[in-house]
Amino acid sequence: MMSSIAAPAPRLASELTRESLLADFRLAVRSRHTSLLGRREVLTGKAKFGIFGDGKEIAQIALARAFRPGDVRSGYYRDQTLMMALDLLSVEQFFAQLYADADLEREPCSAGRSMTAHFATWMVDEHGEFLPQTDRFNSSADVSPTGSQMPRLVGLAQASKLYRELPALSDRAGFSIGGREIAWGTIGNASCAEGMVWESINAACVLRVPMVLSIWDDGYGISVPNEIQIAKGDLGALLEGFCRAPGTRDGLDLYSVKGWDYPALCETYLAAAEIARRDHVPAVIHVTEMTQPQGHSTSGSHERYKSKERLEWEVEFDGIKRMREWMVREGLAEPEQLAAIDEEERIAVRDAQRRAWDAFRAPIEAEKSFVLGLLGEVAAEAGGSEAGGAEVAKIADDLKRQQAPFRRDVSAAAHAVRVATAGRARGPAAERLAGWRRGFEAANADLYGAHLTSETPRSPLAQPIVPARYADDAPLLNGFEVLTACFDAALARYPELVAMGEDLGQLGDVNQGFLGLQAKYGELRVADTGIRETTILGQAIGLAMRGIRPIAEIQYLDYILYALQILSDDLATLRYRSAGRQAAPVIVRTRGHRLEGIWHSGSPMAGVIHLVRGIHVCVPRNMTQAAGMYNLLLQGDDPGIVVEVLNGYRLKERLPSNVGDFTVPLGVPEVLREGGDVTVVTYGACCRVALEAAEALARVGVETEVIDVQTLLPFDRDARIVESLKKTNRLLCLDEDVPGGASASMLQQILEMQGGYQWLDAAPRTLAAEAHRPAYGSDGDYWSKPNRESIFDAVYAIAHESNPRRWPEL
Ligand SMILES: Cc1ncc(C[n+]2csc(CCOP(=O)(O)OP(=O)(O)O)c2C)c(N)n1
Ligand SMILES: [Mg+2]
Repeated sequence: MMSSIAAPAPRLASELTRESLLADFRLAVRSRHTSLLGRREVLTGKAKFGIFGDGKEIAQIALARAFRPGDVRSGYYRDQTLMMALDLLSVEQFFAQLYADADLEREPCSAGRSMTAHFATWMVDEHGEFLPQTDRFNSSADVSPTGSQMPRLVGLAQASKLYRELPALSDRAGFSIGGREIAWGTIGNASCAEGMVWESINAACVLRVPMVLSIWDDGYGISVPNEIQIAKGDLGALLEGFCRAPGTRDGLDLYSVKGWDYPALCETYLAAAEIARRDHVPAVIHVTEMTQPQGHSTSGSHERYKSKERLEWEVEFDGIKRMREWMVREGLAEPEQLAAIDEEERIAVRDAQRRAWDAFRAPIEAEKSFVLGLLGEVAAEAGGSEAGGAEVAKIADDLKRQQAPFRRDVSAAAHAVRVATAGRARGPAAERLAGWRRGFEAANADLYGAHLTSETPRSPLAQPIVPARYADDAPLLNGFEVLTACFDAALARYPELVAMGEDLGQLGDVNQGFLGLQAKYGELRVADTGIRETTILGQAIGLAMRGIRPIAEIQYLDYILYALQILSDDLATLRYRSAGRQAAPVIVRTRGHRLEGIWHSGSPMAGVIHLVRGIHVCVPRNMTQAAGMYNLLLQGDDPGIVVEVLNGYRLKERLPSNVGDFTVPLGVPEVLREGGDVTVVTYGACCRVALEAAEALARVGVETEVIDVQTLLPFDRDARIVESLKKTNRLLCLDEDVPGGASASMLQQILEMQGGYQWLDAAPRTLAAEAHRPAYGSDGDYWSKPNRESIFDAVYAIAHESNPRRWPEL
């Protein structure tokens, strides 16, 4: 299963020899022809969308000269030339992605899942084990939202710092050799109007990490020019405030270089890389005066918004044109020689494109032929028009005449036949067709859907479950102290474990879960961060991709919204968008549910779970359960979020004797109180309130079964809750999210996915918080969130509705 993407041969041509310059020119025109032909492929309808790296070629080749094995890229859709220069992408692979070829070998970046020009290398193998990184060039998997490559970039760079400065990690030669690896970022000029870009640059400077960021400045973001994007219309001017004073380490090095000046580009990249690699000083290389020969993408034409003068300037300052002129001027090549290279590459690119197209089409054409054969048999078997045979023949004919159909067309034809022959006697061929389609659906569900979460032996769902054990004299501690014991054991066990967040280091977090652990394990492993949730997450993602195990703390669940976009777009999609070839087992630690006021009592769990499919979401009811979930997640290779109960840190819990070992399974509810009358399904802080209500209900003869789901994603993997419904026939889903939020999601799981509706004798209900944010103070809480009385009433109403004689109105 090795392809060029898995183990490219490192190219170390940093000297500007004549041969290497000719090779660079060849590569530049190869990439340009790829862009030109790529656009034509879209405009003639063979692909859906195209966005290309034309105009950015020679800067990327210069960058590649400074790239070294172990380095890692976090970039965006203009980087095809960089990827080709590093031997991480062939022209064929580029076209395979353009066509959405779902074969991982032919389209190794994403198996056709990402739209064109979203690049990646394989960083884990099919068993979930990390591949070595230091013997090859690496690229983290691209995302489309502008600027979102930046938070991850900070973490990718920080990993080098940790590998250099933590002696216990000096033996991780697969990830780092002395922390000398650079994380290379690329970004467009207009994307720098995004807030997270500045947050990331600031974080990289504060952390002092080897990040080298290239800004490809072509003056525009689609149609909007720099004057409307950036203060003063000038990124260089804004970045100056970040620059370090000579001789100091605080801040970054800023370089400015023209995108058409090849020797200057090479010189700049080599200089910047040397310093960043050696001294861990971040750098920004502002590459100005870049062009977009074909405009932004295939969705429009830049003639609509660029002036004639600008368009003429872009022709004049095309980097490849300038490189060609420079080589001739310097006597490095004859014009005819360069023209011949250009023509050779044009033909080579066209040949590669055809091979990619044929390879993409072959399996689909085979599927089409197979189904056409079956359709013929079904038509014959069905007989004449009366019997539906003519209709089947027409479906077959339509499919046959389709030029380059997709898999969906083949599947739809088989479906249409099923519909056309409905109610008629079907023969064996019709049944074979139906069976084939079932298999086809399953195979394609896998082809286009696998790897949302880990499917490897290292999945947290596949880890052994070790119950908590208690000594007879188990100490009764504050909840936060149970967590401290858990984190202490984890930090001792895993030298690659680090934790970071606001007030996490010196203070030991605002609720003291890490109390004393910075003093014990050092400032690098238990670290304070700035108030910057997006890049705390980004740090964690980048670190995790390079073999560090981060716990990223978001101080309050209310503030996870700042990080939610990166959680959703980057972390949650990483494994899926790389078809299982990248992973970031990040643990996000936060605390929430009820405490005080509008921004310290939030429980926006539906918002979270609906946006982070691909991440496990744990909602422990106390700190012991939380500890077991941390222990489990640390053994797995998936990301997870743990929402601790904000008002539970000072409640007493018994300390398990195996606090560093025991595990709580994901997706396994726990019955906290048995009862035969009404099932209450809940989680988190509501568990305690529900148990109180259940006590009161018992006094009026309603026996409540209280179930803690423990995790919202995954949800009750073995459908245990429906077993409770079989007994009680009554259901309340309870939480403190908004009405119709996570409570409705639980209801959907129980009624629809588990078939719970069949067992109900009364209308199922949800009880959630009010739609408004929780008001401050004890009374504000009472009339904002479910409480003992409102839970009592909701449960009693369900009981009453189904049996008013037994449970009369109170
Ligand atoms: C968050 C977000 N907003 C909008 C878009 C749509 N979009 C894609 S590219 C782009 C322009 C980016 O311009 P720039 O950063 O200068 O990069 P360039 O394409 O010019 O290289 C926009 C607005 C997006 N992908 N993500
Ligand atoms: Mg731009």
